[in-house]
Amino acid sequence: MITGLDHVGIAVADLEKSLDTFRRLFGVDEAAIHRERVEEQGVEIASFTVGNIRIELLAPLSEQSPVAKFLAKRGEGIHHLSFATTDIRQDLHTLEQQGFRLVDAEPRSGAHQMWIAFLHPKSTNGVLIELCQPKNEDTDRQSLD
Ligand code: CMX
Repeated sequence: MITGLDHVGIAVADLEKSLDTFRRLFGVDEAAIHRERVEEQGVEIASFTVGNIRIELLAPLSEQSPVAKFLAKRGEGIHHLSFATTDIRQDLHTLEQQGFRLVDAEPRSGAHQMWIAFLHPKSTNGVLIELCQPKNEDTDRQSLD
């Protein structure tokens, strides 16, 4: 079940430069910034929270990264909205049955110790939607089944 918005992903070309912009905009402390390389997704991220919403800046690690393709085609800007779910596998199954086009039939490993999966923007009014669920013993075991 989808329970709410987890984060907003913003594609950027220069992570440090953009981080400086957003840090000044929201008055974010350096110590409150989470940095991570997500090799599987081909991105480097820097994230921080504003109120109870996380903002995730994404920069490509290579030209093959989907974010590099996005930047080349559309420029910097909002890249995806990520929604928290209590059962990512079940939701993917249900959404596929409802006719949504899945990018990921199976959850993949994402930032913040989360399982993530994307729906194709062509089936969601041009918005890239991500589902995410924190990893734990149960979800880790399911992913090995
Ligand atoms: N938001 C909205 N539309 C998008 C989009 C995005 N983020 N990314 C691509 N599109 C659009 C393109 O503009 C294009 O539309 P047109 O055909 O009208 O021009 C269409 O989708 C197809 O795009 P493409 O460049 O040909 O790219 P692909 O079909 O090869 O891939 C997508 C598109 C969404 C399947 C791919 O970008 C993907 O798998 N994304 C999910 C993975 C990802 O983005 N990972 C990084 C984030 C990691 C994280 O959060 O941890």
